[in-house]
Amino acid sequence: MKKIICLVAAILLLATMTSCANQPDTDIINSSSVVVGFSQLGAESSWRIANTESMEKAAKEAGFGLMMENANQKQEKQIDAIRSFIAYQVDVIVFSPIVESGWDNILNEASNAGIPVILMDRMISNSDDNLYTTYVGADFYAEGRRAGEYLIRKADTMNKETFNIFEICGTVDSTPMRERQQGFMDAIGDDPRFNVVDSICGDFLRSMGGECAELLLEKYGENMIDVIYSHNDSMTLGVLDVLEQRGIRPGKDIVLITVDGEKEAVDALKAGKINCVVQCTPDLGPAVMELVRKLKAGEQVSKITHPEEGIFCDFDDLSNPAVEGF
Ligand code: GYE
Repeated sequence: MKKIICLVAAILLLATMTSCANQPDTDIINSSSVVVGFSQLGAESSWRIANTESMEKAAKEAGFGLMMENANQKQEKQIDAIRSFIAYQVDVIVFSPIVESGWDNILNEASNAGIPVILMDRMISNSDDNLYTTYVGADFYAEGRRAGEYLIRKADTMNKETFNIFEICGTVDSTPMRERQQGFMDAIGDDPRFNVVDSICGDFLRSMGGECAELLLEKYGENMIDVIYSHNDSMTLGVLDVLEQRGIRPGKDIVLITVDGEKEAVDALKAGKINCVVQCTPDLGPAVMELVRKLKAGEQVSKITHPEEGIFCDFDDLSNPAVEGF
């Protein structure tokens, strides 16, 4: 019976929800007995697009129906989507919270409806751990630390006493922004060679990364910039475009450290234009669907699952086929 209700609900939902033409958010409903409501936060980066594909593929392979809504970077749209999933009694809600705060009410509604919630990729501020069932995503603090540890190692090989560092941040109040910043700062913290001069927000977008680079060059001049640490590849690629347009050699005149590991960034690392790529896997779909399976089977799940990640950098043998982007 529940299966029929879900299917009818899903069809109604498809008919009533507006989806964005420029998103890869094909809503997939199949005749599965398990329906997952998935609120994706947007399509701001290659990472996000790969993550959406991973979810779609894994749901299909698991034989689960996936009702997906893409929120186009708007928290209100995520809240609306989750509310619809509750109304239609999906089996499990999965969502990637664009920011950490502001979810208490909607998650209480899910909890009251008895629907388990899997946080995928990003966290919420942990006022109440009971508001979600489990989290699967990267350890962003460890990523930030890896970025800082790489810089220490790089600086040791350079004949320079001080390094002016500029940070280009992801979306303010998002988990990767906060923790990639904190981990990096903690890693370089005690080293007197490092001076973090400025930190500006590029919202994880390539276009904004370019604008940030222009702003920094205008404000400080290229000679003052030794290092740019950017919270994702999309912004870094925007920076790279601007530097090259101005005849500045990225990876040589300025050390570039980035996070994600998309193909274009790893290729730029191989070409000597980026110095370090901290990996962050978007392929979270299989782990999410395994958690859905366990929850439906009434099995225990751990509160947190982190994938294993490392870095690629200019100290590595970059001809190794394992050095590859997504
Ligand atoms: O690094 C960035 C994306 O939350 C891990 O969001 C994700 C981040 C990823 O837009 O490219």
